[in-house]
Amino acid sequence: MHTQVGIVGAGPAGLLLGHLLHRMGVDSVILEARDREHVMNRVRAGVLEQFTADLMTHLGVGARLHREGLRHESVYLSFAGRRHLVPLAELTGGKAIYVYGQNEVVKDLMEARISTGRPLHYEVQNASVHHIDSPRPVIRYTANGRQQELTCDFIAGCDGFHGICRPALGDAVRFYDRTYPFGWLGILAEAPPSSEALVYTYHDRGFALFSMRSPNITRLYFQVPPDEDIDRWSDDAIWQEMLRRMTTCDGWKPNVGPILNKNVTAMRSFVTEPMCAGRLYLAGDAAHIVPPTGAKGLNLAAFDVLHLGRAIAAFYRTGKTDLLRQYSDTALERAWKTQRFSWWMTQTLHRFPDENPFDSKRQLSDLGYLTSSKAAMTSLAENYVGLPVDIEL
Ligand code: RFL
Ligand code: PHB
Repeated sequence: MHTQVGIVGAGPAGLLLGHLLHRMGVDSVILEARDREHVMNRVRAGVLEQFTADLMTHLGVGARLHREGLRHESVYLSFAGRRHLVPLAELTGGKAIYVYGQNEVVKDLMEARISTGRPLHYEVQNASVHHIDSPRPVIRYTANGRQQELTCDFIAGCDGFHGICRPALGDAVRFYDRTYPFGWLGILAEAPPSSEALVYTYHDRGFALFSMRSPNITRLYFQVPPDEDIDRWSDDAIWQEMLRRMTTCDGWKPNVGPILNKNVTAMRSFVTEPMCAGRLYLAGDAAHIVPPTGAKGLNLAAFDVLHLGRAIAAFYRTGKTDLLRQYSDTALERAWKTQRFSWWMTQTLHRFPDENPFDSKRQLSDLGYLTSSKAAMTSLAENYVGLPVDIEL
């Protein structure tokens, strides 16, 4: 079997790349290790930048996002018992964020892929990549118990942080990383959201975040130790801690309801440089991880994919490789700006085990400055809604 682009991984990055390439007349095969239901039902991201929503619209996969997604023009920062509104749209010339679950994005992209009739194989085992320095790199894998070989012009490693593509880049790459001394305990609850905007809370007991998925479903998180055992937390204990951290002096608090899903996620920052070797190109979490505090991982994956898809299509159209050669630098420039923002949000809003009273005073002062200075708030807003991107294909 041969294809122009072999894509490893059918998360948001792999599916979006496949669709973008399809729109530009380039064929691809997508190989995914897990089964379809698992990929579709994974509860992860919830916030799309304006650019990601615009890109989905531009690619013809934004109809349900515009029907069912929630457009938010502001966000709250809460500390010392008070919520402070950050008017995102007002500060950024009308840009907003969209609350739309990652699983919904994946569902829309899966359907789009199926309607193109192009190959998307689930439950592929033992994928490995070979000959990346040759013009005909190869992906070997097992499907239905049979060994398969797919030759490609290019391979896109969209297989997330634990995938097999990043290790295949070889020795010329360098990694930069930081782990954090905390994780997030996250729940989905059957309860109507009690606030029209997300609420990021700094509290003595640690960070907490109020978000949502729909008019009936609330999504909440709070900071816990990184190795926290979720089984230690009864539903009652989770609600008690959520309410303790989130309730403000004016009596605002999240609505309580049955917990539908709960888990603990560790947090890290991670960057691979460069994001390619030979004809193997990484995109999304395979190349970089950000802590979720800035709500950026999926959006960064969309940025990578836009630039990789554009570069590959330009190669087939003109035979030129300049965009492919620039891909890693272009992607890394945004990745580092996003790392900076996500790190800053994380260190401003969380309690650190080794901090002293100076640090918490400084954090509170940082938040006080942020919510009283239009300049500081504008900087937060322009990063949160996403720095400008040209989405023309
Ligand atoms: P994914 O989603 O991990 O998909 C990779 C896919 O590759 C498959 N795979 C393989 N397939 C074949 N062979 C192999 N050997 C394979 N190894 C792996 C996997 O099964 C999987 O299907 O990476 P991708 O596509 O790069 O997408 C990245 C996003 O998933 C991630 O950045 C976001 O979820 C991050 N994130 C958020 N991002 C946002 O933009 N906004 C948010 O609000 C936001 N909130 C979050 C988040 C991540 C969170 N967690 C769970 C870390 C909230 C949380 C709690
Ligand atoms: C979410 O709704 O899951 C969400 C929102 C904001 C974040 C992270 C996750 O920063």
